[in-house]
Formats: sequence, C-alpha cells, structure tokens
Amino acid sequence: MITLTRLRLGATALTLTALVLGTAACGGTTRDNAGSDSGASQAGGTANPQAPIKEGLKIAFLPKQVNNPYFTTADNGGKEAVTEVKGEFKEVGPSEASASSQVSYINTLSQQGMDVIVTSANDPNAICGALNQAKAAGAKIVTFDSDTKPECRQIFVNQVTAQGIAENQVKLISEQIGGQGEIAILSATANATNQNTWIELMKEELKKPEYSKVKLVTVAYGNDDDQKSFQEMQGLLQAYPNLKGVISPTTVGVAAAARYLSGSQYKGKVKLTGLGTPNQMREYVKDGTVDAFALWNPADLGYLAAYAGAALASSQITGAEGDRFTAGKLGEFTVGKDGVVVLGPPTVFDKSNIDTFNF
Ligand code: RAM
Repeated sequence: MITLTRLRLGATALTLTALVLGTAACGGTTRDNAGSDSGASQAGGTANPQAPIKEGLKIAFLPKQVNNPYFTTADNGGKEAVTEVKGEFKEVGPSEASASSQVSYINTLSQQGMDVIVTSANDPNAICGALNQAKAAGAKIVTFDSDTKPECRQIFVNQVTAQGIAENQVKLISEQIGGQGEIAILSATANATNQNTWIELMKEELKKPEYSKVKLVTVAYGNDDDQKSFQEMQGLLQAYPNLKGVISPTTVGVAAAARYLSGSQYKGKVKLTGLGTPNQMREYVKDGTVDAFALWNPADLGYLAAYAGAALASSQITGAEGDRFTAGKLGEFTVGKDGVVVLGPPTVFDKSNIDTFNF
C-alpha cells in the first residue's frame, strides 16, 4: 500500500510531499512507538523528564565511514541538533567500513572526555570493548543506523523497524520483476549489523505465498566500497544469466550497481532496487535503469540520535523502555523495548517525486 505521508511537528516541506509506505503495510511505527530489533539495553539511574538539556555537551559522531554521502547528510543532521542544544559537535571516523576500524577513534574520543558518542557500527561485537571503556569514563553511547550488541550502548536509534525495511525491499523488487524470477542481494560489509538483520528478515519475507515464484540465488558483498560494489554487480550478472533483479540495501552498493547496469546490456532488463540517496540515484531513475528505491531521511536520523544522546547526558532519560524525550523539530519520541527508538517509515523514490529531494 502506498499512501501520502503526513509527518508531523515540523517535518520538512520536502518530506511532506513524499510517497511513503503506510505503516501498517510495512511494519513501520509511529513516532511514539519504538521497535524491538535487539536484545536488552543498559538502562541505569533514574530518569528525570523535567531535567533541562545541559549546555556545552561534547557530542561526537562516529559513522561507519566518513567518505559516504549518506553519513555526511546524517552527521550534518546531528550537527544541527547539537547546535540547537548549545553543545560542541565533532565528527571523526575511518574511510573504510571495516569491522574494527572504529576502535581507535572510540578510544581517542573517550580520552577527550566526550559526553556522548553517537556511532553506526560496522560490526555488532568489534567495538564493544572500546564502547564499554568509554561508558566507564562517563560517555553516553548512542548507536544509530547500525547497532552493536545492545549491552554496549544505552540507545539505538533505528531508522525504520528492520521488518519494515525487509517488507519494503522485497515488495519493491517483486513488483519490478512481475512477481517471478531469480533475484540476488548486493550488500555492504559481511559484518554490518543493519544489513545482516535486514537480509535475514528479507529471507523470511520471501517465504510468504505471494513471493513463492521469487527465488533468492545469492548474497554478494561490496563492502560499502564503490569499486568493489561495481565489480560485484558485474560478477552477479555474469554468474547468474537468469537473474531478473537485485536488491542492494546500501547507498554505496545501489549507486555503484546502478552505474554498472546503466552502461551495460542489462539496463532496463535486470531490475535494481535498494536503499539509496536521491542525489546518488537521480540520473539512474531518469535514464530508466532504476524504477524505484527507498530510504529514510538521513539528516533526521542524525538529528534524532543527537537529541537522544543529549537527553541521556542530561539525565532526562536513561534508555529504559517508556522513557520519553523531545527531539526538537521532530517532536516527542518514546524509548521502546531494548532501548530502541524508531525514526519512522521509509520513503519510496521514483521519477514522480525524486526531484523534490536533495540529499
Ligand atoms: C550505507 C550504509 C548505511 C546504511 C545505508 C542504507 O550508507 O551501509 O549503514 O544504512 O547504506
């Protein structure tokens, strides 16, 4: 089901025009409901919802990788929120999205006395030791976009419920290939918490009767590296001559795959969807390579994560289920089970709306 969205409380004018999947159809939640994509969180102390946000909080963003436009947009959203709460913002991070590449950055941020570290994890386990040390040194830990094990952070700000993303991606490819044929997934890194969760749920989704003629043949990994993703897409098309479609649930992967497809004999014949930024995908939607793909607003995700961190560091919330906080222009959010806060449903982009977005 596709409906016109109506985001509330100061959502951007651009978002207001978006086509989004209805929450019931995609398993997304409203702003006051949180998801339950992970295990137990580490709530501690007592929340005081009336406590003011402290001024001067040092809030650092550590993305999976810095040279990825998705994270540039997300972190800029974080910067906007940090400015609003009169804090100090910084962004650091590796250029490669590898499992342990974030550890040294966390250690440095901890030594620098950060009040909040907001990070998107390249691996659910690899950064836990460093994050636990940072916590012991007094930092509040917020994961966003891609979680760690829940005990390594206080809050996970999830873009969309994992189930909502899985439903969205499978529905998009199935519609595009006419409900039957072989498909493949081109993912990010093999350890990425977010993509791996989505892929597992996509496999479950494909078991539904309406997808009985859609067959997933393989999962390839482009490591959120443009060149590697490009080559993996080429390899998939050569290895599977009957391939009808590819889902690439990564902004790096889907853009590289679209670039390959658009210059190949498969353009328009093999369908490609995934999670992409409108700016990276625009030319491929316009030239007929890609019909439709999805994403959330990365700037809103970073903005919400920064507010969650500020609320934690000000003792407004502890990360316990039911804690409530206000995230500036996005309004009020409730912490759900396992310390998860959900931003909202994804937006679907196609040629009818892509020009109304700029990120
Ligand atoms: C890439 C990263 C990120 C993911 C998006 C969709 O930028 O893998 O973690 O959320 O794609």
